Amino acid sequence: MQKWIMFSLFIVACLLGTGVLFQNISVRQAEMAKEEAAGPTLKFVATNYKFDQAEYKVKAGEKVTVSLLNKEGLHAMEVVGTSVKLDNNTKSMEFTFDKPGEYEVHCTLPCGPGHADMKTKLIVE
Ligand SMILES: [Cu+2]
Repeated sequence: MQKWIMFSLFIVACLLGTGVLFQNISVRQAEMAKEEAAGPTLKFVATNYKFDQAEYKVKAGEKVTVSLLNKEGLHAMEVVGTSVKLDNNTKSMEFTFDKPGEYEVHCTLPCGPGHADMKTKLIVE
């Protein structure tokens, strides 16, 4: 009788163990899939009155997550000639730059004395 109870407990423990193991694996797989789906990022960090890089590069035809981070001041931006427009309400979006070339990126929010010169370049290659 006791043997039978021990055996049942053993089986239950095994099932629980396997369940937890599979759960962990599927959680990890979901995380990995999410990272893969997120793909490359194009991050603009804005301060008064410039972007953090003189030029940014992306590959043509590749889906990227474009994001804007206002590190100092309040800025918005657009990539001229595309539908990429970001501000504090829409801080990131996914976009595929199809045509190789050089695109102007500038601030679209009157942010202060340096606003007119707040520009940078995006190179799609
Ligand atoms: Cu501005």
